[in-house]
Amino acid sequence: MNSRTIVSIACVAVAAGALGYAARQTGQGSAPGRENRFEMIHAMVPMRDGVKLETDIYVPKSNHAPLPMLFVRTPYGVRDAEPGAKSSIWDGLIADGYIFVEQNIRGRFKSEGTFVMLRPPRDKGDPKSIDEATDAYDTIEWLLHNVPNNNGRVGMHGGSYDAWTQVMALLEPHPALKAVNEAASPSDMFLNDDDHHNGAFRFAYSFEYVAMMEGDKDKKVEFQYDQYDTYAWFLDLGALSHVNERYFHGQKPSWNDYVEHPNRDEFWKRSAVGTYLERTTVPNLNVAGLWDQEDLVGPLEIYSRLEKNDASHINYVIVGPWNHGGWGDKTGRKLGAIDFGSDTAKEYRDIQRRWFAHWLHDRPLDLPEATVFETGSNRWKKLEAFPREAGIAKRPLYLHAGGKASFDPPAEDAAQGFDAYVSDPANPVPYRRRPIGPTFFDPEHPWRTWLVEDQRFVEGRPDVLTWQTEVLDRDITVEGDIVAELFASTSGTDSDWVVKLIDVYPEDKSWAKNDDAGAPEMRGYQLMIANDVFRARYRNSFEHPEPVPANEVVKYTIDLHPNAHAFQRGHRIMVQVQSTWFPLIDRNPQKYVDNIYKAQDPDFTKATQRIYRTRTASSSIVLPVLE
Ligand code: PG9
Repeated sequence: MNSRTIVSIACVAVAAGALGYAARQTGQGSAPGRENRFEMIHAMVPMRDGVKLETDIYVPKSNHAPLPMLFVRTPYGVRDAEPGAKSSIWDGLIADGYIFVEQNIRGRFKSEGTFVMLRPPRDKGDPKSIDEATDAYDTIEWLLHNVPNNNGRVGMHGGSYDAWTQVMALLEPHPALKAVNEAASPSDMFLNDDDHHNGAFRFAYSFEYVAMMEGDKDKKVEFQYDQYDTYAWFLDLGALSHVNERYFHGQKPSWNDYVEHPNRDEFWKRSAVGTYLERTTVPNLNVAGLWDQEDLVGPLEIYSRLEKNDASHINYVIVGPWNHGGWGDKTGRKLGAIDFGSDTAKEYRDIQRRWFAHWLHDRPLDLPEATVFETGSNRWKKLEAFPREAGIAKRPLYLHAGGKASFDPPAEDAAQGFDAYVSDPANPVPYRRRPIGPTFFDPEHPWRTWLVEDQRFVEGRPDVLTWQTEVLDRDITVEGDIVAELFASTSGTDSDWVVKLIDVYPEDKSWAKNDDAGAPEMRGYQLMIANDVFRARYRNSFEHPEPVPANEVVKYTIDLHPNAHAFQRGHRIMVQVQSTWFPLIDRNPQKYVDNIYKAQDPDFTKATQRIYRTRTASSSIVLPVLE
């Protein structure tokens, strides 16, 4: 060990903040008597270009055999306590014996260099180039030679940004990297994940995230709203162009990138990590949460891309009933009001424990290709593929007159076969019940559960259209990709289409099968199962947007993503369509402008929207129904 570069210290004073705890499994509450099980080594680890990265290494005091290392790379600040000191969720891994390593990536906290948000992969033709892959590589190389009593094997784990750093490490993996456990990594920030969905900008989230991460390298910065209800705050702000004028003043690189790259140009393509994954070379346990409010699609996309070239069968996926980071919750029994009947996060962690024990300690592993939690019926399924084709029928659920939905196609020919609403950017539909507190720093963290909020709060709004089935006389179980096919027109020249698939709980308690459904407030509960937004200008190309022809019927295919849910007998299936979802999504001016980030307040106009339900323009949600 090189004593000049490694310095033992008692503790590291860095903030473990709101987002980090969600994504990085630090768990809840403190647990006295759990400390001092590790010797903590604080190191500044040199990279190939001389930049040194702040790294904490926890070596178990009780173990004298050589151990593997479990490594996390994060922008959120290495934790301020040893693994397991604050939570029991680490107990399984600790018992199996690992050296735990945590590192702040470039430019964050005491790590040297410059922080670049989701730094794109390097140009390998340039021998001086660096990226998160080379930083992971260089660190592993250093750890192997400098950490006492390691057994030469490394695993990487962590969620979200900390998962993305693992996916980056896969681009140039160190031979000692024997397994990764990517949980909710983003894959494409324009199409799927944190920043945009189908080109529509995730406004409140991205605004706060940029303020948090590009404010001060030594901490996470809380943006100070001067009112609690951010719905009102963002509405008062007006057009996106006011953000730089009033708050960021051109000082936040990521915000400037949003403004300068409004379409999916080379900038977005270069950082879409999923597109680089050509081969599966390192065993990967991908983890996705069905109600992940930040990165549901990323891990599923990463899994399926790797799966195409997984000759050695080392790529696996687990899909659970979780929000962003929910796999690291203490039990995972409930999410908001929804009760899953068992401790799903603990069940996952048992698999995670066996995963690393297999690859790093040579213990046996019996794991199906896909482990998927089917919500509604609340059961884990062991599958050979997810999504799979065998045994699944694609059944369109059609929209009909009178707010009805059914599996029978509409017979109507009439030009009047549509439902209409006026979408007014001055009065957008809130995405969750107001008041809508800050995304990350609200002490109650409603952001973490908004996807399971009861959708009855929008009932009665004239700009939210609703269709629903009769009460189901048998279970309808979906497993796989859910896709909306919308035939729609707008009186404007651009528009957003938001589609939501909802499970309506029975009013009659005697139907209730699950533990949650018996509670009085769950009668008639409207639980969103799948959803997404599509920005109409991108209907033909995400690179080259085009105005929408006003008042013409256009078909939109909107992916609502893979799912596994049983709509139970006694429930109804509901579909909703709306054109605003604020301030989750910025307001579309509804009049085509070249760059929405530079739009001015007068550009925002009302539009009359029509959703068609005729024989030739039969809007539907195509459900992958288990046969
Ligand atoms: N969803 C967060 C994130 C990941 C990657 C980039 C930007 C944000 C996170 O929880 O880390």
